[in-house]
Amino acid sequence: MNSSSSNQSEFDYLFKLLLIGDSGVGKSSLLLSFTSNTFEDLSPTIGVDFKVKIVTVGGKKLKLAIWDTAGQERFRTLTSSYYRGAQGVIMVYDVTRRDTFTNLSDIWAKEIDLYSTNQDCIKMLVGNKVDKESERVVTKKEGIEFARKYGCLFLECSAKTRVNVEQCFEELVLKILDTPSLLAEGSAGTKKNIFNQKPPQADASAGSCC
Ligand SMILES: Nc1nc2c(ncn2[C@@H]2O[C@H](COP(=O)(O)OP(=O)(O)O)[C@@H](O)[C@H]2O)c(=O)[nH]1
Ligand SMILES: [Mg+2]
Repeated sequence: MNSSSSNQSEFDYLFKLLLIGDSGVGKSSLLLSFTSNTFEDLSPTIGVDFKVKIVTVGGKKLKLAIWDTAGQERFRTLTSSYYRGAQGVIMVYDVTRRDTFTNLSDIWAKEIDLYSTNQDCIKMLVGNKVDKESERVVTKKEGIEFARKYGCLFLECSAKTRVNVEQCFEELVLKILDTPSLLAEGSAGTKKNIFNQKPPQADASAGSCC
């Protein structure tokens, strides 16, 4: 019926991870680089709901459902369902465009706080396009300071050369595995919910009718 129902026994945990950040920073490229080991010059409008990748990290077999936007971030119209149930969020900026860095604190970090349903959701700040070193305007130090202030992990990477791409996902997932409250959410009982993305209506209506 859905992509999670057929092979639930083949992994220990299912995690929902999100990619957010301004249009053009390289979210879709990072996802493609991670899931298919290739880099293509993508049309800026390309996007998917999510891609799935099975990885083994810390001795656990994990099914990662990684959500990407379909370009709607340009209009700042990501909905709460995009964020719902995520155990990890990757906040991406382009090291050659300062506005994409400042928008993370001005806009995207606020959206995470507003919509995130997991209080302990792990955040990872990612400065992408380090292959364009000569065009860099955001320093590594600034990234480190942002990450310290917002309590997130931090890495610089390039979807083009694939430097640090796997590490971005791996470090995020290792931290999730280290956070017991997130493991409860990603374990057997709630696997389907992550894919179905249904709001918890059953509970809400039962509570409000009497
Ligand atoms: N040089 C370079 N270009 C990149 C990198 N990542 C993405 N791009 C390019 O930046 C543009 C926007 O990338 P895209 O993945 O569509 O960004 P999105 O809008 O955040 O999904 C595309 O032309 C990509 O080819 C990178 O690491 N290095
Ligand atoms: Mg995209």
